[in-house]
Amino acid sequence: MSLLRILHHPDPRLRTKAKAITEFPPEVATLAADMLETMYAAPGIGLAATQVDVHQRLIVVDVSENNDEPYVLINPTLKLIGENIPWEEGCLSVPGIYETVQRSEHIEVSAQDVTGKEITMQASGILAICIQHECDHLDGKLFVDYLSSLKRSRINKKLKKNKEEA
Ligand code: K2U
Ligand code: ZN
Repeated sequence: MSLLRILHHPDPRLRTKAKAITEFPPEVATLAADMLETMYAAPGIGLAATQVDVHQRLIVVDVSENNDEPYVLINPTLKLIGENIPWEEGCLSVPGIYETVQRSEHIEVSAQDVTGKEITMQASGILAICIQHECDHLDGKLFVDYLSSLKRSRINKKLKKNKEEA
């Protein structure tokens, strides 16, 4: 398995809309395994293929305590259920920034696994939040896009300063 390089905002490649996966050769499972390894090493609890510059509709998620409950969701579609709740989010592509975003507390997910088999699942709490966050990545959307223009401006200035000082 391999560790993959994670793109950082404002890299324009993070704004790419990912394409549906229509064929399921072994390389798809290899990509998922590399993404899980990269996510655990970050550390993180989710990662979208967009973040590693692969513009295909694949996300990995594992919100378990022991990093032993991974989900690989291909071509995910979401049905948002119930109320929105506030959640302080971070992002491996926007390092050092944490802000509160409103997202649906409960969701139903339809997706495919690495063999192309259909999956349906329900998710609540942090798992629901994380899946919504990752699915946004597949559409080129970042959690900072939900913030006010003033907050986004301040974040962009901070990220630019951090990059200059690195
Ligand atoms: O997409 C990503 O960058 C992965 C995020 C997923 C995430 C964002 C917001 C809320 C929940 C999940 C990273 O895992 S951010 C780092 C992190 C690590 C542990 C717990 C929460 C966030
Ligand atoms: Zn993210």
